[in-house]
Amino acid sequence: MLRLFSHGMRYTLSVLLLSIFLISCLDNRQTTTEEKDYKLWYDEPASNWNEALPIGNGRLGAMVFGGTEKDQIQLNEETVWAGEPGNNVLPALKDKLSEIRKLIFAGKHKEPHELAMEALPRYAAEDNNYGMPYQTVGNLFLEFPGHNSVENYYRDLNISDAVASVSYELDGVNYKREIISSFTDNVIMIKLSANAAGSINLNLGFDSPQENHTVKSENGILKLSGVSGDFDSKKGKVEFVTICKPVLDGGELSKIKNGLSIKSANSVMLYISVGTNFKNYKDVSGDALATANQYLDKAINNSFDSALSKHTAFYKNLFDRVSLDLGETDSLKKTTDVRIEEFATANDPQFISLYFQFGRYLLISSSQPGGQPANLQGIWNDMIAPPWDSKYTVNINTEMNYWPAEVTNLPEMHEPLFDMLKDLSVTGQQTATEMYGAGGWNMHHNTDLWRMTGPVDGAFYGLWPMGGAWLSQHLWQHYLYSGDEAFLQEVYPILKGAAQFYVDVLQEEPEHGWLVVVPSMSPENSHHSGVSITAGTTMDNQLVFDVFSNLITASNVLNTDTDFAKIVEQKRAKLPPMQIGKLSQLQEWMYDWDREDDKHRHVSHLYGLFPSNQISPYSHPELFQASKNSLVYRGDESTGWSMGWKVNLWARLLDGNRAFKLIADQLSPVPIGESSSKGGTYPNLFDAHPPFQIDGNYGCTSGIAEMLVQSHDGAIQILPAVPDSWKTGTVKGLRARGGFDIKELTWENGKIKTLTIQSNLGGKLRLRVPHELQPEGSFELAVAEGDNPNPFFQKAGIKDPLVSNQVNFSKLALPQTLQFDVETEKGKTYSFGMKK
Ligand code: FUC
Repeated sequence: MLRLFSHGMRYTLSVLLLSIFLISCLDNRQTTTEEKDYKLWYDEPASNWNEALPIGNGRLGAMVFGGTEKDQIQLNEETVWAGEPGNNVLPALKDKLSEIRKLIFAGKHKEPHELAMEALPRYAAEDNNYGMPYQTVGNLFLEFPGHNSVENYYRDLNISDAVASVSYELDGVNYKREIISSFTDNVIMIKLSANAAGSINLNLGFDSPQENHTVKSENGILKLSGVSGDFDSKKGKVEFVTICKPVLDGGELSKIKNGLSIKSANSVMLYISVGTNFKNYKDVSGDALATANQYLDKAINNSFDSALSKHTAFYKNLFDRVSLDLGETDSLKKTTDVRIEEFATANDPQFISLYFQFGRYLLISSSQPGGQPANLQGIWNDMIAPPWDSKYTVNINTEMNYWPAEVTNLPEMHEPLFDMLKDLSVTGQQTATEMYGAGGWNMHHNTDLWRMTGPVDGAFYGLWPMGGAWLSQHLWQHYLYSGDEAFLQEVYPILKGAAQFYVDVLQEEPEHGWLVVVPSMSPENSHHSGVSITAGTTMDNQLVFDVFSNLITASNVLNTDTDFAKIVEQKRAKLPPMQIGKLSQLQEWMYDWDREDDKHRHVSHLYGLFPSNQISPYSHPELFQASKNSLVYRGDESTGWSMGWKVNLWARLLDGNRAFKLIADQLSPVPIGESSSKGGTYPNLFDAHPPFQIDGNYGCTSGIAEMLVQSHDGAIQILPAVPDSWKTGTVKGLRARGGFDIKELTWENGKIKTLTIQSNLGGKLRLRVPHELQPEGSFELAVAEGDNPNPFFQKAGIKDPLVSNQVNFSKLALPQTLQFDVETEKGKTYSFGMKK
């Protein structure tokens, strides 16, 4: 199979021909105000995949087009990936390492790059692979002969209860379809109903772009079976079986060529079950048919109403933990595509809460415990060779997917990533040993269902041995939010293996004697024409600092491995400091190579600002200012995920108005099917890199949370970056580090009206707030002094930066804040108002 591209772009669009009717929209569902707020809705069917609406239960995904004469339900199952078990190690690197390092330290660029390219060619060798693509199962088609001149067409995705629906009127009959990917029954269910008896007539059919597939209709079911594709050196070995079983109330079911026909039914239920033979990353010995049947047999005993109420209750238990109200305007009455078109000029604050909640909806729908983590497209992909293989890119994208998990109160959704890390810490031992002669584990910038850890795309993109360093931060963050020591104990070997790798590979650079990773890069950015690889990039130094610091603290908390922790501490002391260069910028590289006009989408050196906590305006104002300058040089407009990152970065820079500007950039419409370098949002609210890439959705959701509450810098900071336009608001249910839940926060004109915090672990609650607070209840609120002793609020003990003598900073103006402490008891809730 031909690999379409790695860094180019091509995507096939599934096109559905349909008639478009300009009809006033009418929602014939009874809704509460709140439900109505959380809907994506349209008055036309989707004519394109980026207009279709995503549903998912973590494992099973579908895109619902809502056509009238012909509806398309595009199907995904999270384990349908091309290829078979196996890694992609490139051991040829090991023998060249010392020469590459020597050349880099001698100040050469092209020569070490060319040498590295010999070991890491741009395309996979015949006997190797560059990671496998995630693939679609195929499509279910529902054909409704004669349904072409309908009226009152309406379709929506209600993210308050995870249900998609389509409705319209034809010849005086109201037709309706409701579609769920059930969390509780593990099948997709479609209920077709009408308000006149015997009026449902349709034909059902499957198709699939998979080369190896068959469709059969037998015994009242429709079956699509297939095997995933061959790619690079790999044979496609994931078998899948999809069964569609209709259950009729009235009417008749009959077989037609490659399909089923339903005539004159009162209502119909379609149960769609998918099974695969995938057991784990090294085992595909499961039985796809038996699995599909097992889910189906269980689900079929449920009526739609009982299945729906179980599904919704499960979903709401997660979704309803957080709410955000920034106010509503009449824009709410407009269809979602129009709201995107108008966002830049309209006053539509509710659209921000919808987008924020849509990110949470997508995470719940694409990442359930026990399953696979959300990939570049979550679980939604209609292709065989999707952009960047729709796999896991870990030099930003996979991490970004999980930024909202802890803070927006969905920590269970983080679990598939932790499970993947367990696997990678095993497969990554091979890359550590065979490519670097090191212990521990490592990976490069991509992985897939088979947990490959070798480099892809040649030296320029792929020679970045830091994937494990970044991904393992997620384990640490989960611990910081939950304080769960049993979890820390369980994942300690992964943290230790990540640290061990850097203990073994760090090299002393000749000028200062700093310990650095070499060869590596500042992801995907060139410092000299066509060359990315170098030594000791700022991001690498920050990542290794975090890997080492996590290990040292974990060994202390768990009272284990003291000798190893000492070695790590000695190494940490020799890491390079951050450097501020001649443009008054945070240097991206160890040498002052930054360019004022560099608009690269990656802002890797700002990892220390977000998601890490190494850059604080209070501890290191000069680094804070330098980071701001770097971000200003990079500019705002970029790919979708880059803008999502920048929302978080501007929030950390305590600039709410600029963060809001980035949200508006991210919410700008992107034309379907046209190539454009500017990111934004498709009509279905999916993030456009372009093309569709889900990380921007998740990144922006996390950024909105960061604008309201932060907890990385020695205190819980309330309203750190609220834009002037968010005059009043209420947010409920965000989480902060140290086991604190922000039960409720309301504000007016930048002032806290009410604040209620639950302490789940006890310990000191330090609040950083814009003004004095009035405690409500009998507890003491003291003015804070010194560093916060709460261990979950430890500051990053970084070195003082090296500052170029050409630096010229303007005076730093920070929003005024005060700090207060409360000694909290585990399980208790503390409320505050504004001091009058
Ligand atoms: C990284 C980015 C690209 C894209 C890809 C999936 O390589 O540089 O922009 O997001 O991942």
